[in-house]
Amino acid sequence: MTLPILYSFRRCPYAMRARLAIFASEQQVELREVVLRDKPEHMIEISPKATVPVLYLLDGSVIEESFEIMEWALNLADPNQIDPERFRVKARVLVERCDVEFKPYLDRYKYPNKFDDMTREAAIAKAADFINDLDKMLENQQFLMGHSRGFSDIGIAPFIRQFAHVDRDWFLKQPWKNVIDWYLEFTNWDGFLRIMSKYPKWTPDSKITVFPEITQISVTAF
Ligand SMILES: N[C@@H](CCC(=O)N[C@@H](CS)C(=O)NCC(=O)O)C(=O)O
Repeated sequence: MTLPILYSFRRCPYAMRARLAIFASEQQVELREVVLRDKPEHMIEISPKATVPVLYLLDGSVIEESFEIMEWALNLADPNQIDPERFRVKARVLVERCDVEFKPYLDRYKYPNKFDDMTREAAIAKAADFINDLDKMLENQQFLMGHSRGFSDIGIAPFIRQFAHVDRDWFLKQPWKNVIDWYLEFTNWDGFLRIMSKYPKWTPDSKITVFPEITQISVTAF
């Protein structure tokens, strides 16, 4: 093993933020694409909670939270300055709010049959509280912490995208103009398109997939 191994799932927003941070920090990993209903034995062995993403480092240590994988990558290098010291605390508080105050309602909106603790309308209203806060933050700036893409943008946008895609026509008609513009910019951004490359399901016989591919590094504006 010469590279850290990232167990990832293309469509998972947590895995997206981990891949985005690895991409932004210009690190490389071996990517192993997971199918959630058939997780690799090695992944479960190193991380029994068995959620993606999981990062297996060369020294045998394991990082099994997306937020911590972002920090691992950006602590190693931040050539695109997406995690400047002055926004570090504020950006982390916002990403944590996304996970705690938004994601549960996103799940209840997206999968209403899986939950019976609130109506879909109530879940939308709760999710809208967070979206409205983002909308205010984006009033006079293109990104959440200012005029360039940062930790909180890559940490949160995959979740807003998931929310938007439940019913995209409805989402685009909501009074969140700034968030809509921000979401559209993110989904059209070259960096996002690159971390969404498709890979076949990994098996122990698969060839090594290096992520990101070398040609993808240093060519994307942040
Ligand atoms: N707190 C974890 C959450 C990760 C998570 O829940 N990932 C989902 C996929 S989006 C998962 O692996 N679920 C397990 C499953 O569906 O079996 C993180 O931030 O990495």
